[in-house]
Amino acid sequence: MAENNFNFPHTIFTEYDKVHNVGVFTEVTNHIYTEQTEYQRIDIYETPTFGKLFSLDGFIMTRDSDEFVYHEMISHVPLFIHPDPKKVLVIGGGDGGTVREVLKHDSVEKVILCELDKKVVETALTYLPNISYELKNPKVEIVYEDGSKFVSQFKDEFDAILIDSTDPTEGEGGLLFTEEFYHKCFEALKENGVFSAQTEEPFLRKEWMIRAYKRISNTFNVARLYMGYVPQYMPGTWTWTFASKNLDPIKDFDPEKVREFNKELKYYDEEVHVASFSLPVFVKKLIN
Ligand code: AAT
Repeated sequence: MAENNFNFPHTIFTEYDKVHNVGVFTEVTNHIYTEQTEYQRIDIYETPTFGKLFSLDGFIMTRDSDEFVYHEMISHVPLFIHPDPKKVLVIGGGDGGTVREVLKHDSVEKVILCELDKKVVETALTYLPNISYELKNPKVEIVYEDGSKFVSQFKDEFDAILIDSTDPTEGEGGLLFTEEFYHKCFEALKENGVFSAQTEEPFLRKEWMIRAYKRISNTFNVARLYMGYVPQYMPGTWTWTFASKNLDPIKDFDPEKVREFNKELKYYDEEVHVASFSLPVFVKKLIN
């Protein structure tokens, strides 16, 4: 029988990029939760294709089916470079996915999660159990504050700092994309400290990718952009920037450590680690 146009599902979630007039949509079977907080609008949807989907102000933050890519890449790339990460600061990421990955490293004794919006953590604990479950781990301390302010109080304190932030806004890009903020992260890291931040992507947001990367490389001695396939974020590819005071993400990488890792990973391994730093020609041109 011929397909007709009347089989569309009744309820659809749309993420709409007003700058470029492009978007993605997916069928929704249940709009589980909605709330306008002091900072943003939180929504949780049940979808047949992607499982639970969590959005802020209409933009997908994470979803069950493929959250592992982003969360593994922001965490394991830097943590496998550090010889013995013990104390980790995660800024943003109130859904808990990054914290879950960080805690797969047995050396980690303490994780501070600094999330602006308490409601994100509460919502994730209630509706996204597969992502948030490690937020209850006794090694985790949650602070509800602006991360750019919180990090200023520390000098020489952390082995790793991971910036799991929402996309930049107009102007300076919000508090987590300024050079001043990256400088504070540098100061808060120990000598062997490693850093990673989500730094947008090169198709629809190349200006921000370049800006974030440049600001990080102006601040740190070592800064390298890396990429991955992240279907949940339109257009499907994403970047992060690794940075440190002295450790190099390739020269100081020991693939044996990853091969011996005793926790389940779905995206990251020793080959992906190295490959993610091999950038397509146009991306190299953009950042050089
Ligand atoms: N783990 C993937 C989910 C996120 S959400 C990013 C979080 O950063 C949000 O919960 C938001 O409340 C928090 N946040 C925003 N600004 C600050 C701040 N100044 N201090 C602390 N937390 C903050 C990342 C999605 C990436 C989207 C890519 N398209």
